[in-house]
Formats: sequence, structure tokens, C-alpha cells
Amino acid sequence: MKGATSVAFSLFSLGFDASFSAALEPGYTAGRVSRVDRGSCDVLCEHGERRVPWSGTLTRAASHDPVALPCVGDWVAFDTAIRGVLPRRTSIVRAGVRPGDSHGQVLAANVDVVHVVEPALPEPDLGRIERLLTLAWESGARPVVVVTKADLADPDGLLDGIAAAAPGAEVRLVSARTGEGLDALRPAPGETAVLLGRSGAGKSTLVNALAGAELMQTGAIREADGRGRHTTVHRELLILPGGGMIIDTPGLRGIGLHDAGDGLALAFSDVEELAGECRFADCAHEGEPGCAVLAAVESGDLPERRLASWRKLRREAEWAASRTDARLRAERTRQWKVIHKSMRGRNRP
Ligand SMILES: Nc1nc2c(ncn2[C@@H]2O[C@H](COP(=O)(O)OP(=O)(O)O)[C@@H](O)[C@H]2O)c(=O)[nH]1
Ligand SMILES: [Mg+2]
Ligand SMILES: [Zn+2]
Repeated sequence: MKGATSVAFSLFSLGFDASFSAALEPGYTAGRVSRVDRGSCDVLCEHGERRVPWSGTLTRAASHDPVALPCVGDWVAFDTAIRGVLPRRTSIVRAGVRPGDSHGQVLAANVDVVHVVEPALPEPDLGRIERLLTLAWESGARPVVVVTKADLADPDGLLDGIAAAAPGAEVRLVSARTGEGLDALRPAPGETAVLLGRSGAGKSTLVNALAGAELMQTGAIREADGRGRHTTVHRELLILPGGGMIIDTPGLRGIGLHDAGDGLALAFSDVEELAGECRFADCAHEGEPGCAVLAAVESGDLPERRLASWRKLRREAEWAASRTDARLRAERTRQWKVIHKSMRGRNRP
């Protein structure tokens, strides 16, 4: 908690709306999760910010699926403990990080804008941008590519390549150092933005620049005191001057795709469109006659790198989906076994 606060919040200024209101059971208080710790959350509500523990019910539900746990940005219903998470309007879900885990992990919820943050220097990694954009599109929020550290590189050459890797998304150039492009990033009152990108991309510096205060530790401080490389350890929702909200995240290494079918189709809308023009509806774009995708690569309209990136992400998404299917099948089988057992128990004389 950034200093215990006695400031009360209007729920609507925190992004509460009629659909959340309708989902809230009478007798509970609604609050927005600003930070999650083991077993408790910091919750912003009409009474200020307070720390509220998870209820046992919630913990048990999460033992089946961790996606049921509150995450930063969630609206929750609570009294002495958090009783439930209100249905998420948008959610950013990555693949679970534990080996063999087929569940997702929610990074942030009820976000309006996802800023995919990539520095101008070293050279932007288009594959990483595409991966994060897939996640962003899948979330239901509006994706924006934010190219940081514009003061360090001549961005003109970079922007065309990035725009081609981000159809349908805005691309913005900013520098926290010079202030260029900052104002355009400021979320509107009641709106929430999240920053995704690798460690060192300049996310926390951006948050501080928008906040006009050193709320988050950044690389510069880190270098001065010689602490580890990953300064931002918590995802945290902050209220900015002007009334928008922003969620900083720690650098995410090896973000895996979870459910990503729609996200991929949107992030690669150019490839999808071409695929629709292939002669065969089930064209694999591997050399079939009349393949519009390969023709576009041939003519230079579609970078070969982008086609390879699409294939890679699609394989990953299909694999994740098959893992989820296998888990659901296993869960169903388990349930049947329990039911059969209880039926046998009943039939016994
Ligand atoms: N030149 C320049 N350096 C920046 C800018 N934004 C961030 N940095 C530097 O990049 C490093 C990493 O920034 P940080 O905000 O901690 O990155 P994060 O890991 O994404 O949160 C720090 O040393 C910052 O001072 C910028 O606009 N221009
Ligand atoms: Mg940071
Ligand atoms: Zn084809």
C-alpha cells in the first residue's frame, strides 16, 4: 500500500459501472484490487484503501483454477474477507508459469488499454511486440504499441517496421526524458491502462512521469544502489493525476500464450485476410497452388519473419488449447468416477 490512506473513492471514478453493480450481491462492499499479496489484497473502495484477506471459499476455488483468484484491477465483493471476484470485463491471461500447468494466469483485469512497451534502443523486437499484442487483443482491451526512449534513437526507420507488425493497433513514440508523446498516453478519467513489456523497457519510468512523482522504482535507482535487475516486483494499480489509472508490471520473461485464438486472428489480421484468399479453404500455406499468403511473401508484401512469427504463436496457442482440453477431459472423468462411486454407495443394500 502506498501509505495508508483515508481518502474515500467514488466507485465510478475507479471504473465501476452498471454491469459490476448488477453482479454485486446485496450485503457486500465493492472494491477494486490495487495490489495482490499472498492471501490478501489491497482494495480501493468508498472507505479508502484497505487490506482485505481472501476468504476460505475463494482459496478453495482457486485450488482448482488459479484464474479464480483476485488479481490487480479486479472488482471484488467483500465484507471481513473477499468473498468473490465480479465477472471481468477484460482480462490479460498468460499461460501458467509452473511446468505442466495448463491453467492460465491473469496478469490484470478490467483494463481498457494495453500498452505494449518496447524501447527504441536496443532495436525493437518485433516478435515480442507481436506476442504481447496477441495477448492484448485476446484480453478485449485496446492495444497500443508504445515505443519508449525516443530520445536515444532515430525512430523514423523503426516505426514502419513496428506498424507492419501491429495492424489495427496505434503506435506511439514517447520519451520520458524529453516528455515527448507522454500526454497521449494518459488514461482518461475512470479508465485503466496496463503496461506490458520486458524489464528495462522504461515502464516504471513512464508511470513516474505520468504520475509526476517517483512512485515506482526504476532502473536508474537500481543501478545506483546495486540491487537486482528486476526492480518492479509487484503489479500495482495507481491512480494518476487527472483520474486515470495505470498498472505497472514487472518485466515478464517468456510470456506464454494461453487462450489466444481470437487474439491471434486480430494481431495477425493481415495474414488472416490473405489466408481467406487462398484457393483451398484448408490451405496450410506450405506451397499449395493458389496460396495468397506465400504469394504475398514472394512479392514482399508480407515479411517472411512475420509469417514465421504467426506460425510459431499459432503452434503455441494450439498446444495450450490441447492442454486445456486434456485437463477438462480428465476433470470430467474424475467427476464421473465420483458420481459412479456415490451411486454404487446408494444402491448398496
Ligand atoms: N534515455 C532514456 N532512458 C530511459 C527512458 N525511459 C526509461 N529510461 C531508462 O531505462 C532504464 C529502465 O527503466 P525502467 O523504467 O526501470 O524500466 P522497466 O523495467 O520497464 O520498468 C532506466 O535506467 C531508465 O532511466 C527514456 O525515455 N529515455
Ligand atoms: Mg519497472
Ligand atoms: Zn495459403
